[in-house]
Amino acid sequence: MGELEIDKHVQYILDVEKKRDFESLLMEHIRMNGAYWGLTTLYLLGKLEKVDQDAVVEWMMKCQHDCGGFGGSIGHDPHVLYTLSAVQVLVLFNKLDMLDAEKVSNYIASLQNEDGSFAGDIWGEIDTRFSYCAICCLALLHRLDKINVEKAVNYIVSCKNLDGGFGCTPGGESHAGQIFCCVGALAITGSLHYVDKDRLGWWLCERQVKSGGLNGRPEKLPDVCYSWWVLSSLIIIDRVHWIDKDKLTKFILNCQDRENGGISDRPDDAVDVFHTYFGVAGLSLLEYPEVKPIDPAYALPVDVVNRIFFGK
Ligand code: GRG
Ligand code: ZN
Repeated sequence: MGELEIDKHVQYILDVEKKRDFESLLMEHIRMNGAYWGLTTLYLLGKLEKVDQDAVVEWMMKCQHDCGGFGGSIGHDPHVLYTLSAVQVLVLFNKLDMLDAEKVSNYIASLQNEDGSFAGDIWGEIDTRFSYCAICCLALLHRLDKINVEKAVNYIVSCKNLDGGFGCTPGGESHAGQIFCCVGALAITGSLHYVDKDRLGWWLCERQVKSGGLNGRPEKLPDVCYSWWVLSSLIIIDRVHWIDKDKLTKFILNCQDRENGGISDRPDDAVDVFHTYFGVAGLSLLEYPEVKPIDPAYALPVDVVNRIFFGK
């Protein structure tokens, strides 16, 4: 199995930012998400100081629009997905004061619909992913009072299925990614009593396959990113002891590129920043040594979350 190649992964993340290769071209429209994945990985590995924070913040502020929302890159349309990543990065840097929090939260509040659901942007697509982004972002800005939390929670509960899981919209198939969003948002709003913990815990622990990896739905292949989506949900509902943690740790370590750094979705596939982040974050949830602990609901390091909410 072997160890986590911390130095190689740090170098891989730092290089992705510098390189202008095919991967960075494909990432251009979601660069703001990429910044959050890469920078949170560096933080968890204790290497955030390797980054020029002022340069990152300067670039990020160029991605903000007059409405308060952020785009995925400079000149790209605003969306709640990128707005959450921008806020998370500023929280990571302890630079939230760079933001007009009132303006950003008004933008997010403008995306809530009458039934409590959230649109991702002005085009109106609805998804429980956007409910999570809105709720997490407003909580970090201490502005949850800007929305109707009760309606937001009721909408999420209306996306709950008989198997205990959650989907994108009411009646949508349960998927581990959506489950993280719904369970995370319910945790942040103190509404976990709506979750059927045993039923959902059963569905989630069934995601572990023979190789030790986790899949996102029945009959699908395992993928390192589900180490985050599934494990964070299991931890929030207090059922993480229902999976084999050692086998999952081995699966993630087997997905490393030991030569050039980075982590892939499955052993021997090509690495990317997304799976590098979720691999390291998954190991953090598994309490792997030398990786800082991460909060399963806010998807930010525990000490950063403590600073935001308890001023510690
Ligand atoms: C702050 C961590 C964090 C997240 C922000 C964007 C978001 C909120 C959550 C996304 C949740 C989600 C839907 C994740 C799933 C991503 C994924 C691997 C989708 C692939 O789905 P399929 O059906 O693949 O193409 P499978 O694995 O089912 O074959
Ligand atoms: Zn994946």
